[in-house]
Amino acid sequence: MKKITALALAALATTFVVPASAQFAKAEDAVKYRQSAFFVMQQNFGRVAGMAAGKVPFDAKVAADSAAVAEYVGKLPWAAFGQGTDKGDTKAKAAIWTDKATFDEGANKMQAEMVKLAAAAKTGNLDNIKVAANAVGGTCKSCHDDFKAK
Ligand code: ASC
Repeated sequence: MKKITALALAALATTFVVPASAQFAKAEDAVKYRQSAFFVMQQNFGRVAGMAAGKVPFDAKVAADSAAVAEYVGKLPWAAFGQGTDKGDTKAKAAIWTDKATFDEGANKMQAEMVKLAAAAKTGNLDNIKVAANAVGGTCKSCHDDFKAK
């Protein structure tokens, strides 16, 4: 019985693991890919957040363009958290894989708030941008608290 369960689990693991990791030639490519996506997202989000915080002069066109890029690029990192990509040059905590449901929930929340930010930036209303940027920032922080090592 135990042996059958182990075999079934192994078969199941193979089913799920192969497609995710097959998107990248090496685990380190997946790590680099997600870090690159987060970096580009943060650069664009940070520009809008800076305007929202009054640290950077407000430019509606730059805000709208940056928020749109952040929204799009924010969809990318998640495919690069496959099994076996928890090692190497990464601050990703093991909890990403042991509590994947919570991690995915946070990832989805961030993307949902990013959609709202892009919509707010499109209208050019700085007050709406402030509210939406704060909401996005909150999702960044809560995920980092739980899933990113210092
Ligand atoms: C950013 C960034 C984060 C979040 C966070 C908001 O621009 O890099 O991690 O906002 O600081 O609290």
